[in-house]
Amino acid sequence: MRLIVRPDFDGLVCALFLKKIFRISAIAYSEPKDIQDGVFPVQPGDIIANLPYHPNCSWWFDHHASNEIPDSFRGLFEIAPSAAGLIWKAYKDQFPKLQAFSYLTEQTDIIDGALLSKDDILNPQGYVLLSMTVVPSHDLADADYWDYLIDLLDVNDVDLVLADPVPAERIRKFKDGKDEFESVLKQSSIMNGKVVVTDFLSNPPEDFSLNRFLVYALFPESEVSITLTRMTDKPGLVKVSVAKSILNRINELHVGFTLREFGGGGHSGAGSTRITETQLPELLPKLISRFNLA
Ligand SMILES: [Mn+2]
Repeated sequence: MRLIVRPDFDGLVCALFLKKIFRISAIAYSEPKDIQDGVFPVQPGDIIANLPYHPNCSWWFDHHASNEIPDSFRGLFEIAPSAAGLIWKAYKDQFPKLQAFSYLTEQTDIIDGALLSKDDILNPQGYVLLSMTVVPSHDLADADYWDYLIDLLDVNDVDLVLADPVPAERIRKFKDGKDEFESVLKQSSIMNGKVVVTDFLSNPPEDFSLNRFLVYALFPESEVSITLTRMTDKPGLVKVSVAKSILNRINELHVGFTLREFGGGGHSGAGSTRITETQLPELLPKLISRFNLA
């Protein structure tokens, strides 16, 4: 069976766990929108995790509120901090090999559920630090690294994982680029009421040091962040990522449902959509005002 996951930290841990439950012959990576739009070809026999449902798939595991479906399906859906956590809880008794991964599961819930503290953001450690090297917005070009991490996480020892030369090199780059990223982030961000908008279209950050929560530590008064990035493999399209501050949890608007009005989706705290660059001047102010009025 082929497994299709979203390549964020949760998706990689889903892959690690599902490999212990199913006979997985191949792992493929997709962004949610490509599943929703039918751009990513899903075939009978495929298992989908941490991504929206597709009618062709045989099994589906997800936890994003906006992806809930009324039909019946094989697999699991529940609104939860992470999809990996759902899988772990549901299968650990039947598949005892999973039981040793309680710490990884707990950390994945913290990472994917954005339950980090200001200190975790400014000075990440352990699996939180590792998760900073897994950036799905790199246009699926990093599959070798994701494959490697799925296998490496199986050693189930955070110190051994971090000491492995492959992630260690990414972590070194992440740390080296941290200050530069912070300055680009400050230059590219502006407060619009309660919303901090980061425009990386003309000045994209150089490297892999994309700490997606740093903006909240730098703009503590913000309730919501909107980040604009260019999609290098899809010219003319802008990825609009919206997320609520994890340090200032006031805004009550549901990000995923709100983004559905703009052709995207996500869960209550974070989501994304893609729009053409020409639509941006019209749609961005609308999106900002939806959150400012909340
Ligand atoms: Mn997830």
